[in-house]
Amino acid sequence: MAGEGEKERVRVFGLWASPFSLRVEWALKLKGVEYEFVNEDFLTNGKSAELLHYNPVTKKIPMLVHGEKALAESLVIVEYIDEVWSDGYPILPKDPYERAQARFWARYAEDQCLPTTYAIYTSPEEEVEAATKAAQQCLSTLEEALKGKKFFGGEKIGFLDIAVGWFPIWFRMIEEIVGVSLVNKESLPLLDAWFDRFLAEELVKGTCPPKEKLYSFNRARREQIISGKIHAKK
Ligand SMILES: N[C@@H](CCC(=O)N[C@@H](CS)C(=O)NCC(=O)O)C(=O)O
Repeated sequence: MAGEGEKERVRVFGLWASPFSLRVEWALKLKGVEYEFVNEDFLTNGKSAELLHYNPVTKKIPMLVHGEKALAESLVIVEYIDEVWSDGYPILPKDPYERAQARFWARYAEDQCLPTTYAIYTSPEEEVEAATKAAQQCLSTLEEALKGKKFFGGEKIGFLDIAVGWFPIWFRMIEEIVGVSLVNKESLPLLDAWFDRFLAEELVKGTCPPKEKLYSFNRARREQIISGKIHAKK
């Protein structure tokens, strides 16, 4: 229901290199909600007092601060945005079964596809092929949710597109820096075509992190992980 909450100040505490921050920004942009982006550069500056104040539990970004109400966990935040600005662009399907399905696949992608794909990025060369095959297997199951559709949400971007929208950006980066082909016309044709469609959306084009910066940051990070200088967090 439209209410006072819609008029309150909206801030997103995020990080330029975070796929999870993008989910929150995409949801707000689809709704046409104005917000301030606070770049929480904890990689160089440590965590700010404000982040620790608003999110003492996980201490992670992204965080949505709406008025004085603070929320963590990107997909929880996306659902909150959909409910508060309910008159705007619909993110979750209206039908309860379709809504549950969108949540199910988002959970599947997060719990299964994220770690298997991240393993390609953190694997030494001799393990990359096996890691790629495992990720492809997981992603081919996710393709079920795309069958007969333009977007996971149907004709338009929906909750699941937002949940996995970082795949095209980050997977293309992993492919280049690791030297592997993960999603292509042969291995995952539906996902490959969706990558192109999703990346062509104005919403996405206007929010992608700068390519060179993202690639060089992750190239250096992968080298540090492989050489054991830093621990690969999941
Ligand atoms: N499941 C969380 C993941 C958030 C997350 O992992 N954020 C990372 C940055 S991409 C973070 O804040 N890391 C800091 C830390 O782990 O202390 C979400 O979807 O919001």
